Amino acid sequence: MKLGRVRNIVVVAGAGISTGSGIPDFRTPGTGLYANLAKYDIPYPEAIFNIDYFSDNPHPFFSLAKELYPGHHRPNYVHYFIRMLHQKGLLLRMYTQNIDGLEKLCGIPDDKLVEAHGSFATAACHLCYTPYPAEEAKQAIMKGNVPICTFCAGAVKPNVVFFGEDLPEKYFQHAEDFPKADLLMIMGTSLKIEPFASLVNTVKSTVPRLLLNRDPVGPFERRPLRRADYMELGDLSDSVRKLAEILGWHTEIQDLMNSHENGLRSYTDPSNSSGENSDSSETDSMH
Ligand code: CNA
Repeated sequence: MKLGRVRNIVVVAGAGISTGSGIPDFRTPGTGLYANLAKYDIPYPEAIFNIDYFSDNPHPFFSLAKELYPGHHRPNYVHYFIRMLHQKGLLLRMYTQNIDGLEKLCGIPDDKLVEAHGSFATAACHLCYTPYPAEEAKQAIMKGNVPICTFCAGAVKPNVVFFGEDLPEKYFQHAEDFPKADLLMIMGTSLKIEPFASLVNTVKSTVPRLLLNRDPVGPFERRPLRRADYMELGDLSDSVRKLAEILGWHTEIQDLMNSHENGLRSYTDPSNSSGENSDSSETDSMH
């Protein structure tokens, strides 16, 4: 990167980039959602994202959704590092499995982002797919109610992709993006969920793959590693900060983060006379 030989970085990310924002991931022992599912009263951890289970009983997912709905959490240094990749003109695309919306909130533009497992930004009936106003769905879920489809009376859910559901159309852009990548950065994912996990095997075999994660995952669990594979194990914020320091970007990222977060705070401050609370329009104004 320092030598300017890298111009098309693809970032592949998961829940581990948001643990620094206070959102638990799935699989970290002790703190991950899978270790703390007793309160949702479900028969097995994956049931919470299983569409058939949701059909019978949407309440466990809705309880979790209350915690995950965008608005409660702020992006962290790792998100801003990725935004800096974009600002430096190096980000070809970010593929995220996260549904917390923090990538958008930190200012990564829509055309650089693929939310492969959907988001809370839109909602629809889980049976007939009739769209439903996302804000109304959120209000109902927050009050502990089930939003109901006006067409078929099925339960409405935010367009977060469940096991057994199709991925959004944008995801299929990977067929063009990954062959163009000249560096793949894999961050904070256990690479356990398909088809997303196999994306990391679709870059050219000579392309460097950098894993920043607490533990080795996917192809990094096998030995020997590919010649161009490298992993930095440990806490993601530490590893990303170390990388930013090597690149000489650390202060710039901190400044960006401070000014953007202050902007977001004053923009979303209810005492703000405009009374608006739209992160996307705020983000637009940053570009
Ligand atoms: P996962 O299976 O929980 O894996 C997370 C990975 O990140 C693990 O390998 C952890 O060791 C690692 N990790 C966690 N925190 C750190 C840290 N601070 N430093 C370094 N490594 C860390 O989650 P995946 O994303 O791989 O699984 C995909 C699921 C998780 C997607 O379908 C998401 O929708 C779903 N999910 C998303 C969120 C979110 O949007 N923030 C939260 C929880 C689950």
